[in-house]
Amino acid sequence: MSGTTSLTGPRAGPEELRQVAARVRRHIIGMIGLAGSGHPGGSLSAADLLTALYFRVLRLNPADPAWPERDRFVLSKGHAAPALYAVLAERGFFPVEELRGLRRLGSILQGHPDMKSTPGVEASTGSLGQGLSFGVGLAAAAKLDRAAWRVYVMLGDGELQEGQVWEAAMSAVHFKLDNLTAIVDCNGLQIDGPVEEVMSISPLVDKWRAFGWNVLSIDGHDMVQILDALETADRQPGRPTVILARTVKGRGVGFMENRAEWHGKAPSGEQLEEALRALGASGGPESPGTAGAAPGGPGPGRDGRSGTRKGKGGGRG
Ligand SMILES: Cc1ncc(C[n+]2csc(CCOP(=O)(O)OP(=O)(O)O)c2C)c(N)n1
Ligand SMILES: [Mg+2]
Repeated sequence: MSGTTSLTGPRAGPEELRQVAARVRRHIIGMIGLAGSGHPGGSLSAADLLTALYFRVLRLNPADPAWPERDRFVLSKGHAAPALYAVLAERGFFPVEELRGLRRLGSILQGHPDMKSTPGVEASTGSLGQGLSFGVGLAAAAKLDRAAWRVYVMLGDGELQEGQVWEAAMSAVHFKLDNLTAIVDCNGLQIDGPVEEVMSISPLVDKWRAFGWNVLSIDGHDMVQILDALETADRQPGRPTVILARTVKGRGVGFMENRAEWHGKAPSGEQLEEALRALGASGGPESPGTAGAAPGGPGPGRDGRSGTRKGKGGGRG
C-alpha cells in the first residue's frame, strides 16, 4: 500500500500514525509561522493524540461532515486549533492548502475553532472550561436517541483549574455516560508557567476517581499506549473514562519543549527554519499545503467498519 491511501484504511498502524503526526507537526509550525501568531506549544503536545483519534478511532465521513452517525470530538482547549485543523485537512475535510489561511480574515480557519466556519469542527471553543459540558450534552443526547456514536473531549491540564470542568465531571457520572471519553493533555504547563505552581491540580488520578470516572494514565506521545487507552475507554460500561496523557509542551521542536514562553508565540525567520528542520521538513520553511490530503470517504472507525453504522444502544465491539 502506498502513501496516504493506506492511512485511510481501517487499521492504520502505529508507524503510519507516527508519519501522519510528523506531517501534522510540520503543518502546525508552518501555518503558525505564516500567520505570525498562534499557539505552538499546546498544539504540538496534542498532535499524537489527535492523529490517533482522527486516523484510527473516530468514525467520520470527511465527504459528509454532518453524517448523523459520526463520532463527535470537542477540542475544549480551543487554542490548539492549528493541531485540529492539521488533522482535519490531512483527513480530507478540506484541502491542505486552506491551512495557509490560518487566522486571516475570511478564512475558514479562525484563531479558535468555529463550528460554523470549518468542516469537521463540532464545537466552537476557546473560552476554557466549557468543552466537557458540551461533551456531556452530546453524550446525553446520544443516549436519549439510543445512538451508537461516541463523544471525545480534549482538555488542557491548566484548563482543569476551571470549576465548570468539575461540574461536568460530576454530571457525566450521574448520567452514566459511558459513551464519553475525556482526554487531558497533561503537558505540565499553562500560559504563565508550571500548572503546579500557578494552581495545583494534584492528585489528578485521585480527583477523577473520586468523581467516579474510570481513569487511564498513559504517555501521550506513545502511539501504542494511545491506541490501547482509546480502545479500552470504549469498553467501560456504566461510567465515563478519562485518559490522563503525559505530554511535552512543544514536543518535536527542541527550543520550544517544556518552555511556557512558547505557549502562544509564533516562530519567525530563523526560528521557523530551525523548527521545520527539527520536524524533518526537507529544506527551507515548509509552507502548509505541501503534503497531500487523504482522500475523503467514511472513516476508518474503531472496528474497521466504514460509514454504514446502524447500531442502536452501545453495541460497539
Ligand atoms: C476562560 C479562559 N481564560 C483564559 C484563557 C486564556 N488562555 C488561553 S490558553 C491558556 C492556558 C491553558 O493552559 P492548558 O489548559 O494547560 O493548555 P495547554 O498547555 O495544552 O496549551 C489560557 C489561560 C482562555 N482561553 N479562556
Ligand atoms: Mg498545559
